[in-house]
Amino acid sequence: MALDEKIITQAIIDRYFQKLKENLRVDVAVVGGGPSGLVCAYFLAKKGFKVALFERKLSIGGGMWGGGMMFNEIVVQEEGKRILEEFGIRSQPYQEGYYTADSIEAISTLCSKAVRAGATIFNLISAEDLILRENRVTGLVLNWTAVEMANLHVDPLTVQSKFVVDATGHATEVVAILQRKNEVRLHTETGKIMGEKSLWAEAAERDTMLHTKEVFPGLYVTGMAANATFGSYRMGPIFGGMLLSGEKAAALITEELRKKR
Ligand code: 48F
Repeated sequence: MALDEKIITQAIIDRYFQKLKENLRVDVAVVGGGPSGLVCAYFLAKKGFKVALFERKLSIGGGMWGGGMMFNEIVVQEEGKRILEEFGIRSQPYQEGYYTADSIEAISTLCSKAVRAGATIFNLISAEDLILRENRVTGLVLNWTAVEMANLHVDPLTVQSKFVVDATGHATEVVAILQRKNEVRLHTETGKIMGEKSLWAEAAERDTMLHTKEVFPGLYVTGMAANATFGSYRMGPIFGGMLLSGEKAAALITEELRKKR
């Protein structure tokens, strides 16, 4: 049978729009496909919730691919190793309490397992705003990254969600947009984004867990976005906190979604 270019094109368009239409209203919309966002999406999808993850870049994975300074290995501590095991990511003990994993195996597996668990990942799409309803975040305002990069005047489209997760890393973009555009008080000490501090691995890893929470009705923060929102340290290329934070955000949202059922 001769291949027909029209059918190839039609297949892609039909399937993509089917996927997009199925995700116009979701339980959880995650912004950012780094380690924390992927782990969060995986655990929620595994529980049977409808999850869509939007990633600005062509590739999923955020800051994990490059390990530390482009040496593509990551370090996790004892607690983080449990999440690697959940995903079937191999690790090696280095010294007591320290394990290493190949960053390529780690991020590609997180991505694959999140998709296989049922999360839908959309790459090349950026969250440029939020939907607000009576002091609650109820969805995302999305546009093509290419539109954003070319600075074109093109109106966005929207996705409604019961919860939004800001997993945008150091930039804490979603919370920043909420703060910039609306007179809101965040659930932080100052009512505002407190900003990320310099590097302190031990404190940062502990704080990531502490700060993984709802920062405004309907909006959760996970990963580095949690630390940046609540004024804690960065941790460098140790990733246990990112993985555990994604798991914690998923658990907190699961509890809330179950109340809504
Ligand atoms: O930065 P990133 O990997 O976030 P994370 O999950 O993990 C942080 C670590 O990689 C590392 C660290 C810990 O060791 O300090 O930096 O907290 O992934 C964030 C992703 O969000 C995307 C961005 O392209 C990246 O892949 N992103 C950021 N803003 C937007 C976005 C946006 N507005 N819309 C869509 N995607």
